[in-house]
Amino acid sequence: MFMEVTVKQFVREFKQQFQSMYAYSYEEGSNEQLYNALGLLVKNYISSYWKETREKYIKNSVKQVYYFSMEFLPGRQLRSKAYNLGLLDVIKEGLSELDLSFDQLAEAEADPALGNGGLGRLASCFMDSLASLGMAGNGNGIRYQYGLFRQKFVDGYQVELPENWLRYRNVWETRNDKSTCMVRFGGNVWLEENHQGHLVPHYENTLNVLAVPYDTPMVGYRNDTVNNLRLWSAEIPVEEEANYHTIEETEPIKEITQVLYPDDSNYEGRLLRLKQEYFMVSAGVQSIIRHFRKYNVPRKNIPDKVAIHINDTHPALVVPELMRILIDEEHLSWEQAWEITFKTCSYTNHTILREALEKWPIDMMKELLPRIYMIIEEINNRFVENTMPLYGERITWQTAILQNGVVNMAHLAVIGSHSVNGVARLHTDILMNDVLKDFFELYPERFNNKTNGITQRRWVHLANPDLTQLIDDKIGENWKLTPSELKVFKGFEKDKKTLNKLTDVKLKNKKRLADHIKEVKGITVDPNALFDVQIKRLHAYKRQHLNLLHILHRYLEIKENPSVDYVPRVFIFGAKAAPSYHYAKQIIKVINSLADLVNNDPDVGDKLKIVFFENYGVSLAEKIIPAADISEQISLASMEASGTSNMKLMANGALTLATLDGANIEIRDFVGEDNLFVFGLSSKEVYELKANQSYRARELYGSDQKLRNVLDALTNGTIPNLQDEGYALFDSLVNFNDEYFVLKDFASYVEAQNKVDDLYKDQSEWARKSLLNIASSAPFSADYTIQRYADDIWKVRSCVVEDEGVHLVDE
Ligand code: CR6
Repeated sequence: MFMEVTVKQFVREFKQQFQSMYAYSYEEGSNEQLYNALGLLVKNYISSYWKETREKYIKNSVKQVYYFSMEFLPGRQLRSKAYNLGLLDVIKEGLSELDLSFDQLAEAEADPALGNGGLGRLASCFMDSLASLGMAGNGNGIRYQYGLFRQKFVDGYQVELPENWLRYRNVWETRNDKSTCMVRFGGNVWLEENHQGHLVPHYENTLNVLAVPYDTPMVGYRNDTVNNLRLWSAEIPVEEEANYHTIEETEPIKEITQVLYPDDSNYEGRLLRLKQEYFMVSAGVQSIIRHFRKYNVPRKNIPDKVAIHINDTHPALVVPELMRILIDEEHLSWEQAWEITFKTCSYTNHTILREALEKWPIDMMKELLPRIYMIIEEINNRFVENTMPLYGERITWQTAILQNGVVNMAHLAVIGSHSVNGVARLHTDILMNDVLKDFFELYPERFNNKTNGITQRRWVHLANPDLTQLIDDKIGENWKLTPSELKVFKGFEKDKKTLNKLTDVKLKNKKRLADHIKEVKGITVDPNALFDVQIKRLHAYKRQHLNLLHILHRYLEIKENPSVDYVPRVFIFGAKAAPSYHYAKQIIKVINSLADLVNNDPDVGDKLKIVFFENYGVSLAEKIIPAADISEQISLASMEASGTSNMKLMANGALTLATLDGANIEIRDFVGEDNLFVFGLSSKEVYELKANQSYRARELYGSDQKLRNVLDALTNGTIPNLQDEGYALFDSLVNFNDEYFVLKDFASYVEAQNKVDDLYKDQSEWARKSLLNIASSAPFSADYTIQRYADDIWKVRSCVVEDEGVHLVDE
C-alpha cells in the first residue's frame, strides 16, 4: 500500500497549504482556491514517489515505453489521483471536519479537453494502466493552451467557444526548464563532410523554437509507482528574444501549441498541424535520447531500453526524426540507425476512414522540414529498391511512402515499425484484408490485434461507487486488483436480493442524473423511465441520425395512437461536431428541434423525452454512464474501429444495442448473444453491398411505409423551427443514396428497439442481464490491454514487487 497520512495530519497540512498560497484562512477561500490548495498538497504527497520511481528506473536500467500521442484526455485528476494513492477517504474525512465538501472542490477542477474523443481518452486510460501495472510508461504530447472547443447550443445550433482550461492554473503540472529542447523548422540545409569523414548537415535561416516540457505525475493504483506524462509547449528561445520586435512576429511560434485541432477521425491538411506534429515528435525523441544516455549502454542497445509507440499516424515523423538524430548527431551509419529505429518503433492504426489517413504534400514537407524530407526520401528509395524485385511494381507503388506528390504517413509508420496493430479484432482483420492488405503481404509478422480497454478505476470504482460497493459486498474486493475476478459476480444472476439491489443502485444513479438534467437543461424526466444513451462524437458513420429516425418514428406512432404501449424512455445524447462538419451540425440541430417538439407535447408525456447535453466530455460521461440502461452502439458495421464508450457502459450495467462493429463483437462474445441486442448489416454484407453497388435507398423509401412517414416528417413541417436541416438529411438519405446504410438498417433497428421495451417490462430479467454484463466486462480492463502491448510489442515488464498493486491472472 501507498501513502500513510492521518486525518489529523491532512487537516493540519491542508490549512497550512492554503494559508501559504493565499495568506488568509481557508474559511474565506473560494472553491477554486480550495481546490488549488488541495491539489498542490496532493501533488506534494506524490512528489517523493515520483522521484523514487524515476530513480528506480534509471538505477535498474529499466526499459521505458514512450507513448507518443497528439491527444490525451485525462479528465479531472484530483479524485483519481487521491484514489490511486489510497488517500481519498482520509481527504474526504479531513475536509468534512473543516465543513468542506470534497465533491464541491473536485468540481472546481478544469477538465483538460486535450483530445477529441476515443483516441485521446484511450491514451489516458493507458497511462493509468501503465502506472498501475508498475511499468515504466511515459506519455509524450502537446500542452495545448486551448483544448477542444466548449460547445453551446443557441436555438438548437452548435456554437463553439474557446476552452481556456489553464485560466486558473494547472496544479498537476511541473514546468521543467532543465529539460528544454530546440526544434528547427524551414530554412536551408546541406550536407558537408567533417574532419572524421562524417556527412553532417548545416542549417541556415531556420526558425528555432524552444520546446518546454510540462510534466504531470501519473499515479499507479496503490503500488508506489508514479510515471510521467510530458506535454510540450512552444516558446521563443531566450537567446533569440531580441530578434522579435513585435507581438505579431512572435505569433508563428506561440501558435504551434495554442489550439487542438477539433476534428475527430479526420485529416487536417494544414501547415500548422504538420508543425505541431513535428514539434511534439522532435522534442520527444530528443529528450528520449538524452535520457537514454543516463543508462550508459551502447547506442545499439536503444531498442532494449526504449520503446516508442506511434498513436495513429500523427506522430509518424518519429521514424525520420530518430533516424536524423542517430545519423546526424550520433554519427551512426544508415544501416545501424535503421536497425535501431525499426526495432524501437511500433504503430497503432485507429481508423479505416479514408478521410482520416494523413497524406502531406511533398512540397509542404520539403519546405517546412527539409532535413526530415531528405531522410523520408531515402527511406522510400531503399524501400522501393528492396521491394520491387521481390513483389513487383504494383505492390511496390501501392505501398510506397511517396506517392503522387504526397507523403503517405500510414505507409511511413508501417515501414518504420516492427509492429502494426488495430484496436479490435474486426478492425485488425479489415486492416489486414483491405486497408493495409499489401503491407500484410509484405510483412505478415508485423500485424497483430490489441483490442482497446478502459480503466475500471475511473469508470467504475469512482464513477459508480454504489455499484462498486455492491460488488465488494458480494464477492469481496479482489476484483479491484484482479479484474478477472469480476466473473465471480455471475454467481449472483439468480439471487433476487442482489438483483433488487442492482436495480436500486441503477435507480439511484438515474435519480442523480435526472437532477442534473433538471439543473442544466430544465427538463423533468422520470427516473423510472428507460435511459437510452448515445455518447460519442457526432459523425455520419456513427449514425446518430438512425437514432433520431427511430425517435421520430415513436413520436409519430404516439401521435397516431396515444395509447400505444411504449415503455417510457429518455433518449440521452452527448456529442460534439467538428466545427467544419456541416452535416453533423445539421443532425444536431434536427435532434434539438425534435427535442423541443417532443418534450413539450402533452400527448407524449413521459413516453418520450430527449435530452441533448451540451459540451460532452469526460466529466459529463462520468455522470451519464452509471445511469444508462441502454448503450447505443449503432455505427455502420466495419466503420467504428473499436469504440470504448461501449465498454464503459457495459461495465456499468447498461445493455448494449449494437451492430456487429468494432469491439461490439467481442462484447457479444463475452456476455453471450442473449444478453445484448444485435441488429443490422454485418461487415461482410456491407462490403458486398458496396462492391456490387446494388443498394438503392430510394427504393426503400418507396416501399416501406413506416420509413416514408418518418423521412417525410423531416421536411413536411412536423419538426418546428428548422431551416434546411431536415431537407439536408432527407437528401443525403434518399437522394444521395445513404452512404452509411441508415435506411437499410432502419427496420431491424426498430425491431431491436421493440425487444428492448419488452425486456424492460420484466425488471428482474433486465437486472439479471445487466448483472451478467457487469460480470463479463473484465476482459475490457485496459490493464489487460496494456499487458498484451507490453508482452507482445514493447517487451517491458512490471517493476513492482509481487505483493503490491494490480495482479493480472487469467482474463
Ligand atoms: N475516433 C476510433 O474511431 C476507437 C478510438 C480509440 C478512434 C474509435 O473506434 O475506439 O479511435 N479513431 O482506438 C481515431 O481517432 C482515428 C476515435 O476515437
